[in-house]
Amino acid sequence: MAAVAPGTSLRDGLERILRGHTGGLIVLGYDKTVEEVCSGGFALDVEFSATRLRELAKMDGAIVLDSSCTRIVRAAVHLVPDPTIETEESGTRHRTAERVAKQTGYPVISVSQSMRIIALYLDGRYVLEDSAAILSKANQALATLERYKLRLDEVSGTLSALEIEDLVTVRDVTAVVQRLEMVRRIADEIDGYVVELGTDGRLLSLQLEELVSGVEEERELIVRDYRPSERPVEDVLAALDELTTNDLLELGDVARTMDFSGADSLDLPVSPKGYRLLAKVPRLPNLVVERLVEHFGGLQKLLAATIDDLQAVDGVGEARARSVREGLSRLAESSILE
Ligand code: 3AT
Ligand code: 3AT
Ligand code: MN
Repeated sequence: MAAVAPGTSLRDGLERILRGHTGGLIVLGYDKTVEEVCSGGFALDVEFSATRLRELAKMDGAIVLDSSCTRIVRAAVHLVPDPTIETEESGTRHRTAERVAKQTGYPVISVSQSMRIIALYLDGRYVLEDSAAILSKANQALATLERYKLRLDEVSGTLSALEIEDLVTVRDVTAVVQRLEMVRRIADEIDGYVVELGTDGRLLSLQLEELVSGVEEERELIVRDYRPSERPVEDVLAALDELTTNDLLELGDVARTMDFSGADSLDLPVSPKGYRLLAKVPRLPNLVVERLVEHFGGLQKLLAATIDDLQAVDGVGEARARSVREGLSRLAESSILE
């Protein structure tokens, strides 16, 4: 998709063919298998350019590029793919495109003269839409993402406040995990649009980055904070990833995926180890966080620790102890104010 995204010279060439009303059939790769389905035409082996592509498309037959799409290898080629390969297309150009893609494993593009459509064949048929159409879908998704992110910030703030007061239940934890997953999934969808849009997607990509920054980290921290079993963090994260959209809507299913078991597990009180809140303390190296958690064993003990207590931890001098103490106090104050 990235190779034919707007802003690439291949896409430029395809748009030119579309505007010139000539149609085209282009194979994006050349090896033995491709050579075997090629008949006639002529060898070129010249550097690729959008204008060359458009001129060559005025002739009948197919154009063959190398797999990096930087050279035009052959033109005016008659493609003769295996006729037994299934195809649902009807026009000879599109039937040929689908068959050649299936037979060679290289993407094949057809520019339809009659329907004014650029389609890419590989595992299936994929119509290349113009940027305006993709952008309108992407903006809709972005609006959804913004709403999801707001909700995530809400539940995440609530969780922090409950953590400070030691009033967390599994329900509060899974609510944040659920929201994190929802944000990630819509962000993935937008990521796909960014690839399709090429240079037209730059702004979208910036907005996306800003909205999802820190989401992956928070997801990991929360699992490390509350993991009730010895199952590796990566396994739990992968299991959450596999939840279907429907399962994700059930907090009970999310809780079970995180290894909280039992009939009314959602109402079980739980306490965090402290990873997530310690990550909000500025300039604290991971190793020190690890040692602090190991030493105190939980957030409540960390919150109760004096500067002297903190200094008992390996790698924590007076200055660092002070900044941890201040950082945690500031978090405690701000989350009570909310
Ligand atoms: P003209 O002199 O332009 O008519 P041509 O040899 O340039 O003939 P094209 O490649 O432009 O032919 O193909 C024109 C149409 O001929 C496209 C398709 O509808 C039909 N055609 C070509 N090959 C086949 C085929 N193997 N089976 C069915 N129809 C075919
Ligand atoms: P349009 O949607 O009309 O562009 P089509 O599937 O109706 O596509 P046609 O049968 O009209 O296709 O053929 C149009 C051109 O496609 C003719 C020829 O230049 C090219 N073409 C068709 N089959 C082959 C092939 N096997 N190899 C190379 N070029 C082909
Ligand atoms: Mn036709």
